[in-house]
Amino acid sequence: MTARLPASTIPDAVSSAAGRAPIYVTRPLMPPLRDFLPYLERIWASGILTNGGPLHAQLESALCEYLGIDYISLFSNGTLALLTAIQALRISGEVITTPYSFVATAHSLLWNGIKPVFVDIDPGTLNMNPDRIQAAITPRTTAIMPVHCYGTPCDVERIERIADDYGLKVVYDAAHAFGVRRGGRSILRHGDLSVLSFHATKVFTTFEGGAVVCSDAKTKQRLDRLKNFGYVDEVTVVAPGINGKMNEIQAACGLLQLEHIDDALQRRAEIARVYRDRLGTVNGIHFLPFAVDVKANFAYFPILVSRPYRRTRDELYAHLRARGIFARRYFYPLVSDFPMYRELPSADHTNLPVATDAAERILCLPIYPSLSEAEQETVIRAIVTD
Ligand code: T4K
Repeated sequence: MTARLPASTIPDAVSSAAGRAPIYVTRPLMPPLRDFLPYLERIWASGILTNGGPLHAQLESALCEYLGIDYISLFSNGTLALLTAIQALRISGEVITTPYSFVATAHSLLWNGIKPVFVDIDPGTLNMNPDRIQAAITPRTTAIMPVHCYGTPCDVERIERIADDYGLKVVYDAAHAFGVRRGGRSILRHGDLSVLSFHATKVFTTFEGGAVVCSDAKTKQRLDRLKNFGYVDEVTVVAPGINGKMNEIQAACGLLQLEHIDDALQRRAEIARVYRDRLGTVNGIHFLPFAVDVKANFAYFPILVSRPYRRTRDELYAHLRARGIFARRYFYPLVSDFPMYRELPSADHTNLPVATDAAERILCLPIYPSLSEAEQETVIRAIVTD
């Protein structure tokens, strides 16, 4: 009998029926390889590979400057950053969160023995609806974990007012929100902590990677300890910390990305503008509204598909796939529909009508710096005319 191996989620060129390279939902920013080599030479010469090396330190200060934040602690991936952020604030009991996200958001709660309580989202932003938070608070609630989904800022003022009133912590899952600003200020400066992902599918990548952003030196120190097993010094361990450290090759990758990030964000903005211009008149294709005071990062280009567009979302998804265009249904199914969550009372669809509807209609179109004009034209034509 042949064992069934877990398949990669990345379709390869052979599966593309279009006779040309597949067009993925995203592709990493890949600076010239020759510019990476000097970093590798430094690592080889020093023999320092991880545990808070010089490139790690250099990337932390470069990111604080670029993002306009006070403190950052780098991690080996965004999920461990989320897990550790929760631990750093000693969050327990129940945490109010959104079902409309990548599964890592809620998983980070389960890994900490915390019960997620799902609340519905706002139809305009697809982020947590602050109107729904108060009714979900119980004596066991200790925190709110909203997500800046697709990099769209949450209603941070209202969320934080509720948190202040009830004495709750706020940890933003900002995995999508690298470089996003509102009113000229980094969105990462809100809440108690914000967590970034630098995965290969993200705007800024270190292959795998992530970070926790905070506003004081003491919290930064606690995060640094928790990601290093809880070590304070050679003989002192103060908490059951994990190994969440970013290594020197990842940090080097980040430093090189920073040299190219502004051009990459500009190209993403241009691609988004073309989609808006060309798809804006297609009946039944809707975009999320743009906030004028937001500097967006165009990490994703989500559309919502409904009548009178001639295909359902799933028909459009399949139609594009048949043409080698791998748009993705981020975020379908809802996190609350997965087996480890669906028995929770808050996971009931009657509690989550907006999220349930969005998950049925959402499709994220290809957007990444190296997407060519011709490739984007192929995507647009497949949606509009084919
Ligand atoms: N919170 C939120 C809100 C998140 O969205 C995420 C991650 C996290 C937390 C957790 O952060 P990390 O622990 O991952 O740092 C992807 C990513 O794996 C995941 O990082 C991301 N969110 C999620 C939204 O998407 P998949 O399974 O859809 O990725 P995959 O492998 O199908 O890749 C999508 C496309 O990207 C491929 O078709 C081609 C392209 N690609 C992908 C990889 C991995 C490349 O061109 N090169 C690559 O190396 O989950």
